[in-house]
Amino acid sequence: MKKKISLIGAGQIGGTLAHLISVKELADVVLFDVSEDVAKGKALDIAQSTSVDGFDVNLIGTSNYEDIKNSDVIIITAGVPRKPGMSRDDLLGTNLKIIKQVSEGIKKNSPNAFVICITNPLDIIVMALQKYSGLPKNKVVGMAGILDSSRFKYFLSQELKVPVKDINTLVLGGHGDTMVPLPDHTTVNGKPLKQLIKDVKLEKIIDRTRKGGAEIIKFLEKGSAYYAPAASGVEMAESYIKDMKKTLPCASYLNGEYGVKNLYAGVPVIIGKNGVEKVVEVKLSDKEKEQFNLSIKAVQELYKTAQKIDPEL
Ligand code: A3D
Repeated sequence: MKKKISLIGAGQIGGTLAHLISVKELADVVLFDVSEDVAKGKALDIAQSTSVDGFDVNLIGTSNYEDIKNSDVIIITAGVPRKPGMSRDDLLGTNLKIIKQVSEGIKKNSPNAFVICITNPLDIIVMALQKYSGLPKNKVVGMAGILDSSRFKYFLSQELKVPVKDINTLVLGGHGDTMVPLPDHTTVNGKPLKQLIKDVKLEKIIDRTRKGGAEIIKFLEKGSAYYAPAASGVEMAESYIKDMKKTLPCASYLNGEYGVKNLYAGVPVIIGKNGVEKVVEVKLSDKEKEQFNLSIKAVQELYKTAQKIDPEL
């Protein structure tokens, strides 16, 4: 039987997700948005490309939560994106309210789905989503680490003039300015990165990775990145639907792993048919551990702010 993916939010990322999922024939697609016309218009537009591109999927646009019933996967982008000069944390108040509504819609209509959150500030919103919806922690996960790692890989590939696929790397921690790219866990064609690049260059690339989202917002002015975030979300959905058991850096619930309890943060996890099947613990150097702990502290602080906004959290 065909799988079903519901996309909550039919904006820039939602529309791109719908197109990518269709082209890959991963599942039928429900595009949900409070703006019903936008959801319907995008679904119709992509559906009309099926005969040109030759893919066989069904797409609908809706603002009725009943249409997401029995989804295999739900990907959430509902919310507001950053504008130039804003930090992800500035979105907290608005996006928390939106995610509360979305959580209720999911809990009522599709509680068995694997839910991937993309709405920012990511680590806090995914944690709120899990609390509001009451869905199992292994079935609620956030997309950020794949995107941050792919930015790091891309910048390295440009500097070293090698294909991105030759680079293996990880970016962990919270999805914010304190994220932790791991050069000590990065290899290029199996060779340690540090043998191939000068420290000054590497530091510049790490800084550019941390500010990768803001760099794009500065160009776009009216919104934030959407092609790479959508591609990253699809990789997670595909690993779940096809039980590929890929190890992917995602914002996952931590219950003691990496010395962190009761918090969502970016770590490598195995995604298969049971959702997050395992948190993979890589050995961090002292410097990496220090940076990771700093990033965790930033996530904890922002969660406290969220609790002040909504004591239910
Ligand atoms: P945008 O194009 O504005 O789309 C958001 C959509 O959400 C709009 O169509 C809204 O109508 C819709 N919406 C608002 N409220 C609701 C609601 N209550 N129910 C359903 N839909 C609603 O934004 P976008 O697609 O560019 O970005 C979406 C989110 O992703 C933002 O919060 C971004 O900050 C975030 N984002 C995260 C990353 C990560 O790596 C985690 C990267 C890029 C963007």
